[in-house]
Amino acid sequence: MTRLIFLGPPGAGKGTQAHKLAELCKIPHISTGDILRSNVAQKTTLGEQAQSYMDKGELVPDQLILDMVRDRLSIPDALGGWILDGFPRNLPQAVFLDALLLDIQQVCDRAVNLDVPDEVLVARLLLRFRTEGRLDDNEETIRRRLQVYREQTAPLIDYYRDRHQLVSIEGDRSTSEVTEALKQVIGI
Ligand code: B4P
Repeated sequence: MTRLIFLGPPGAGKGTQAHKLAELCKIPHISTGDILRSNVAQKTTLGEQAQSYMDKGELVPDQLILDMVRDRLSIPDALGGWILDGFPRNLPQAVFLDALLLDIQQVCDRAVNLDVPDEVLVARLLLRFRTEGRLDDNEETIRRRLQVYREQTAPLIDYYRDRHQLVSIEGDRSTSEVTEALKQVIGI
């Protein structure tokens, strides 16, 4: 059974790699960013509350995220494993996840950190803006997302390292090379 957390800055390849691995392992790829974007597209109350934060590159408030994750992990397809992509993103979310997993008697195997230099991240996201038009992929918002990552998410690297769950992967390589490295980590 595979249960993984994907850490890493915006543009590091979390979504890209989580999608591929989830397909290979036949487990759900749970991306909080994708769930939020789908709520924004469908104009739900959650989407309306989240959109202004996402547009500015800020984290969406925890109270909107935590129920969303609890609900998603309670869907039966998640009983056989999962990849959490983009969650947790700050210390309170990590503490919440620990308590939730204890409650549902599950254990996360590894927290995977994808390491990529800032200039490569910015270039990838600007390219995605040109190809996909994602509104938070403009340069000003990308810089803010990187700052938020450094302040709020990067401390989770030490959090999972201290618990011997962290694996760091060099992400500044082709997508298939990164996938191969990840497959080795989880032994498939
Ligand atoms: P996310 O959807 O998580 O967006 P992201 O960090 O940019 O990562 P993403 O997965 O999309 O991109 P990837 O690195 O795969 O979050 C968006 C927003 O939602 C956040 O800013 C926040 O507001 C909110 N949010 C989400 N989760 C939250 C939470 N838990 N708490 C609070 N708020 C939350 O790929 C980027 C690009 O690089 C792609 O175009 C890809 O094709 C390319 N790429 C990937 N790997 C590559 C490689 N090896 N070589 C070349 N290009 C590569």
